[in-house]
Order: sequence, then C-alpha cells, then structure tokens
Amino acid sequence: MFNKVIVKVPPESMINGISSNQDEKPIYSKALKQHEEYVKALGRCNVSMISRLAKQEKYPDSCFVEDTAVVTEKCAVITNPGTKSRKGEIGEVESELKKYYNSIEYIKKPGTLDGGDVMRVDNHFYIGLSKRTNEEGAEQLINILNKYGYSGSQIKVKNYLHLKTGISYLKNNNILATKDFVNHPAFKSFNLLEVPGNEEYAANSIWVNNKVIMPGGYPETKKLVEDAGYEVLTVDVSEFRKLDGGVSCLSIRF
Ligand code: CIR
Repeated sequence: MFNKVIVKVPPESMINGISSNQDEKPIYSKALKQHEEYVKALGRCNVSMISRLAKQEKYPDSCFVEDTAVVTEKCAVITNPGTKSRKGEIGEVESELKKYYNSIEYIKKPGTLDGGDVMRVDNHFYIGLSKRTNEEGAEQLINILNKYGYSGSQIKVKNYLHLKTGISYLKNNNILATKDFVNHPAFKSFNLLEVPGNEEYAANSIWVNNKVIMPGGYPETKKLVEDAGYEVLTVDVSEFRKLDGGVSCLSIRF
C-alpha cells in the first residue's frame, strides 16, 4: 500500500523541457489541467497524503519528480540525475523526504541514476542501465538497498529513455511491458501483459493501491489491464508525453 505521494507542479519553463521530439512543444495551460487531473486520480486511490511541491521555473523538467528519488519503507535514496539540467532538482525533494525519513542515502558521482530506471518488484529492484543511469549509479543503489535487506539487479535499456518507459510492475506477479521486455529472460517468470506495438506509451502505468493509473487513449492496453482484474483510471497526459514523460514520472509514491 502507498500512503503518501509527492508531486511537483509543472513550471511554465516546461515548454523548454528535454524532448526527443522538438517539433511538439507542450501547451502549458493544458499541462497544468492534466496535472490537476492526475493528482485527482491519485486522490481516488486511497492515499492519505498528497504533497504538492511548488513549481520551480529554474528546472523545466522538474515535474517529473520520480527521477529524483528512490523510496522504500526503510530509506529514501536521493539520486544523481543523469542529465546536467536536472541535477539541481534533487534539493527540494530531499527537503520534503526528510520530513518522512530518518535514513536518507545518496547516489554520488561518478554514479548517475534516474528514478525512472528503477522498477520495484516486492523486495527486489530492477535497475535500468540507460543514457541516464550508469553502472556505477546502479551498483551504488544495489549496495544501499542491500544494507536495508533489499536486492537489486541491472537490466540494459536500449530503446527507451528509462526502464519504466517500457515496463511496469502491477503487483500480483503481473507485468505490463512492451515486446522488448516481454522477451527478456529476466522477466520470464512473471505473468506478462504485452502492450501492442501501436500503444507502447501505455507500458508506463502505475499500480496505486489496487487501482492502475494509465494514460488515456490506449484502449487495447486498458482492456488488457482490466481483464487482468484491475480497476483502471485513465488520465490524459499528452503534454507530458511531448517531453517523454508518463504517469509514473509525475509522482513519488511511498
Ligand atoms: C527528461 O528527459 O528527463 C524529461 N523530459 C522526461 C523525464 C521522464 N521521466 C521518467 O520517465 N521517469
């Protein structure tokens, strides 16, 4: 169960956020409304507290809070984001997490790690090696996790920004994933729900207290998740998609 959620209001500067598709800029007013709807969806998932951090104009990508921390029941790990313009985002999230955690750990350079590369399955953490997360960062995280009784392993990410761009753990041994990860030996013992090729964006979905929050507009994947027994809440996150972000990136859940 998750009790608490941290989100950060998108800044107007998000129109200059990092994107693999420079042709399509997010529309700020629309993004703000979508963010509101996203927070409302989280509110429908029986979490007891949603902390909404103020927008930070200095950091165009700062609404994607997930990348700044990895949280467990026993500790919070502040990351060292793998891209320069995002490193300063960690300060505010660190201050917020200090309200809830006595044990705060840090990924330190030369290690880099984005929270979007970390997928938790019970007490094991799969860590994507991507353009943002390097081996040193992944090893540091595994060492920290081991100290608290968790385990971790590394997964190479080739075609996506982050590991969780292409795969999500939905509890009860269910994984929602694109073809790349469905065929990956590390995940063969799971019940794999394969996202159709034309709906790959929907592979980034989140389980929140027995409901699944998914991006709107991906009917086949929605049906797949519903048929697996979940109540699905959809939110339109088209403006965040333009910055390569999805429903998991927009919150830290613990
Ligand atoms: C970035 O490139 O860092 C942002 N535009 C998107 C981050 C998305 N975060 C995530 O998938 N966890």
